[in-house]
Amino acid sequence: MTGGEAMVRAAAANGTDTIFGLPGAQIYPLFDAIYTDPGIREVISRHEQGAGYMALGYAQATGRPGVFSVVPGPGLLNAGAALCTADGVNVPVVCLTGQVMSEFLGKGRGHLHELRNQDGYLRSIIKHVDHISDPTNTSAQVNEAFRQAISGRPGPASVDMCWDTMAKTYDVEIGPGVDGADKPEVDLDAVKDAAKLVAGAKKILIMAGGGAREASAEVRELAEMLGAAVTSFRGGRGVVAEDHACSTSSAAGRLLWEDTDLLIGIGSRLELQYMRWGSWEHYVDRPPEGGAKVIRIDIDPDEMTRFRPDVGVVADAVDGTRALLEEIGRQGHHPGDLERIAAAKATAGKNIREIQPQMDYLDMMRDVLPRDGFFVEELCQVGFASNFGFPIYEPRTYVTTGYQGTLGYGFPTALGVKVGRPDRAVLSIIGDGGFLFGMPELASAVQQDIGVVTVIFNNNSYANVRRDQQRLYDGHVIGAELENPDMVKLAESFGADAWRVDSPATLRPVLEKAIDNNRPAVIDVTIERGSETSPWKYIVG
Ligand SMILES: Cc1ncc(C[n+]2csc(CCOP(=O)(O)OP(=O)(O)O)c2C)c(N)n1
Repeated sequence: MTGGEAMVRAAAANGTDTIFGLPGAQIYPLFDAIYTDPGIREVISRHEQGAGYMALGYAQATGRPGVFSVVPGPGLLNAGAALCTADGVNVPVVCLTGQVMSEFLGKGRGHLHELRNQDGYLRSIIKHVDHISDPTNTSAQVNEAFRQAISGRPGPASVDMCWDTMAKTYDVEIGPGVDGADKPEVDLDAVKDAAKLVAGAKKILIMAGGGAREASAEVRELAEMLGAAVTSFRGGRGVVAEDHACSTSSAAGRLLWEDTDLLIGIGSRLELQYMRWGSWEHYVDRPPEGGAKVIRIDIDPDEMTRFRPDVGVVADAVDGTRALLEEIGRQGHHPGDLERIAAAKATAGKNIREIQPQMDYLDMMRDVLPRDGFFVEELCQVGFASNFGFPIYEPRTYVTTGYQGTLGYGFPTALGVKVGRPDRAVLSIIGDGGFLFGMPELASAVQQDIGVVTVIFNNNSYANVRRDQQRLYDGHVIGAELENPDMVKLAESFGADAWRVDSPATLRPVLEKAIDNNRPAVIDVTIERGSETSPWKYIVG
């Protein structure tokens, strides 16, 4: 088989059923291998950023690695924001790409798509980078990329092969793919120490991060056992359904944090507690003396030195939480206080209603989107408010850009979510600024019938930037006011369904219809420039 075929077969051995991408000379053999493989669906993007974001969305929605293929050099650079975002949100993505002809590798002669140091560029943003020089090793090297992508703190990996190597034919054997992620042994002494802290605590807050996505049952059981509150910010939303008595929005979590005496972080960097809440005073290395005691359960041992807890349990979230539950069963705990949690939920629920018009739109969309539907947030005024104001009921269904804050990721990522979970409703909410970053993917959506419903909150501005500039720079607004195309005509010209509305009441029936139609749809919501309440007090405050 050709080197390209070997790469595709090795990916297939790892369960790949879809490859997102955009073809070009160096990766022709790989695309031809996809063409001839009935088990793999090719989903085409109109820009390499789209391919990367779609792979990210697919992985986020399914829990399985998202695979994409783009040309090296500029194609790979175009996908860079998606790769660093996948790294930031710990989502497994595997990039299959090319390289210059092998005789030109590292020569700097200026061969097609040559970068000064492609390997170095990739290493600076993703977890694992590999080059296949001997195609007979393809199976092992592609397996290693998948193993890296799913093991420890999941993240992106890439494998490349030179143009000529990918095109030539070799005797290659493709073995079985990796069978699951590597997991560390749980340190039971650390778990005993953690349970000791639990036994002495009365007001416990559990912070579920993206690393707890697979540990819903365990985190819920822990919260129920302790009568403790569980909160989350972005990646861990829905680990415990937000209508559960123990589960709170981050706005309610903020109120409870005031007198929390023990924080249990599960698969979380604890960004809210120590980089945002209370002040801009950051706690970089460790929690402050005299504050809540801190237990961290995290699969990444480096996390325990980056931000030192009182007790660190290096473990997969499922195994670590399960071990802690068992040990608490032996050591005991104080009763929890569900009324205290309910009171915080009620107060926060009332307080956040001041964020208008975002909250009225969010309430209505929550009402319309099915409980298991995906909500793809974005860096816009409604997106920020959704961090605390849009209850989530299942893990993975709040799709987020995480700490990278990658404007424009939302729409193409939502397409990947829908490809991964075609059975579910997928709602992308986005600003007019962010939408135009990925707008060409409307063509991909229509051509491949990917039924994402996109709601553009159109305030003809980069509202956040505009507000910051007005507040911090004597009202000087620069580069933040936009003149936009007619989004409805634009979307229609691509063949998508499109509507324009101007209130939650007029949005409701249109959104219902669009979700029901299950076709690519764009709803342009007219918002007066500068009219939104700043959502920041419930994120930083
Ligand atoms: C890749 C990237 N570029 C720039 C920014 C800076 N940025 C953050 S929010 C924002 C404005 C977003 O505007 P829009 O999408 O229209 O949403 P709005 O805030 O107006 O609702 C910008 C430019 C960013 N976060 N990411």
